[in-house]
Amino acid sequence: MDSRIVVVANRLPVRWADDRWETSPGGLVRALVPILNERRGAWVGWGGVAGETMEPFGHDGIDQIPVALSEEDLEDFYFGFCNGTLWPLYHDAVVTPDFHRHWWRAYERVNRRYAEAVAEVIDPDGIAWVQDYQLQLAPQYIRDLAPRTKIGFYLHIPFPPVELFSRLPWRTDILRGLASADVVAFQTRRSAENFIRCVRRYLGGVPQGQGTIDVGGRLVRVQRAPIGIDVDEFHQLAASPEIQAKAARLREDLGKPDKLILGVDRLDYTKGIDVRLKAVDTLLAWSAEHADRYEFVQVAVPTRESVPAYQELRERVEGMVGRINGEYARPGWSPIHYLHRSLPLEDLVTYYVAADIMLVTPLRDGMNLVAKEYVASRIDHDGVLILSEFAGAAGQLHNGALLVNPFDIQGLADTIHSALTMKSEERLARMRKLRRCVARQNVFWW
Ligand code: ADQ
Repeated sequence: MDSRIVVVANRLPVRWADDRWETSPGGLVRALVPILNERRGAWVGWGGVAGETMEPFGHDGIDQIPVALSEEDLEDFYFGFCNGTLWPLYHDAVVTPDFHRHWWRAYERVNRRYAEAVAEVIDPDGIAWVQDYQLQLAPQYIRDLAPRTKIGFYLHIPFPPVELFSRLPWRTDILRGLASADVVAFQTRRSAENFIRCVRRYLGGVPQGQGTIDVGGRLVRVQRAPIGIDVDEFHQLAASPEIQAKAARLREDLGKPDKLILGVDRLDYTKGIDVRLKAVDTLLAWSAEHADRYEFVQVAVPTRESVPAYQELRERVEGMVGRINGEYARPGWSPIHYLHRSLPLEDLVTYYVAADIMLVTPLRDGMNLVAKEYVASRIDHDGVLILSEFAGAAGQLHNGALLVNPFDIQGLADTIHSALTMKSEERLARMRKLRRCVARQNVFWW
C-alpha cells in the first residue's frame, strides 16, 4: 500500500453502526482526517470486536488497517497492563497499580502486532505517528521492521515523575520503546521533563539542549504539545437556536435553579468525581436553608466497567449521590441530578450552555478536553470554570479559570462559593481570556 503517513492508535477512527462504518466523534479524528486524506494515509488500530479478524478497508479516504485482538489480549493487554498497570501508575498511583508478568507479555505481543501491521503498509520513507500509552513499545518494533521510517509518539496522559515510574519492573523496556521514536511529545512541560529525567537515569541519555536528548548516539526530540479541540464545532452547536432552546428547557426541567453547576467525565477514579461530591456536600451543610437555589448535575460516562477499581468507584459515587440527595431533598427538588450514560454531542453542548459553573477537578489528568469544550460552548462569554491544578489544561487556562487543589475539599467548597457569588464583570473578563486561549491553541494548531 506504501502509505506516506500512518497513524497508529489503540482503536480505528471508525465504529460499526448497525450496518455500516461511521467516523468516531472527537477532535483528534477530525484533525487528522484531512492530513491523512491529503497524503494517502492509513490508520492502524483495533476494529472494536474481540476475536474478529478483518481485512483492510477504505473509509473517509483513509486506508483502515484493523489489528485483531482476542478475548485474552483484551483481558491481559487492554484491561490488564494498559488500564490496571499503566493508567493508575501514570496518574500518580491514585489507585494502586497491579504488576503481572502475563499482562506485560501480552503488552509486548500486542505492541508487536501493531508494529507489524504498520510495517506492511508504510512507504519505506514514510511517517508513523503512534498514539498513547497502549503503544509505547511500538516505536521500537516499527524501527526494527522498517528502519527508515520517521516515527513520532504522542502521549495523551501524564508521564509520571521518575520516583513513580521506577516502580515499573519493565521501566527500561518502556523507555527504550519510546526513545526509538524521532519525536516524543507530551501534553505538558512537566511530563516532558519527567521523561527526560527517566531517560537520563535508565538509558544514560545525554541532553543536547533545545529539547533533544542523545540516546546511544541517536538524537530524540522531546516536545510539549498540548492538545486542543475543534472550537468551531462547539461554537456552531452552541449558537444553534435548537440548542439554546433546549438549554433553557433543561433549566426549567431542573426547577429553574439560580445557579446550575456541572460535572462531565468518564466515570474514572482520576477525575475526582467523589471529591466534587464531598465539596458539594460541605457547601450544602453550610447553607442548607437556601440550598434549593442551586442544582449540581453530574454526567458520568460508563467506562472500563470490567476493571474492579471502576466498579468500586461507581458504587462509591452512586452511594454518595443517594446519601446527599436523601439528606437534603425537598418535594420537587433534590440537590444532585446524576446521569450514568454517554450523551450525543448535541446534548453535551446543551449542558455546557445551560451551566453557570463547570467543575473539572481531576486528581491528575493529561489535559482534560471537557474544560476546553465548556469554554468553547460559552458563546455568551459568561460562566465560571473551576479547574484542578493537576489537569494539564491548567498550564494553559490558569489566567481565566479558578484553580483548585482537589485534595483540599474545604478549599474546593470555598471556591465553588466564590464562583456562585462572582460578579458578572469578573466572570466575563475571565471567560474572555479563556476563550482566546482555547480558540488560539485549537486542535489544528496542535
Ligand atoms: P479522557 O480521559 O477520556 O482523555 P477528556 O480529555 O476529558 O478525558 O475527554 C473526554 C471526552 O469524552 C470529551 O471529549 C468529552 O466531550 C467526552 N465525554 C465526556 N462525557 C461524555 C458523555 N456523558 N457523553 C459523551 N461524551 C462525553 C484522554 C486523557 C485526557 C486528554 C485526552 C485527549 O485522559 O487528559 O485530554 O485523552 O488527549
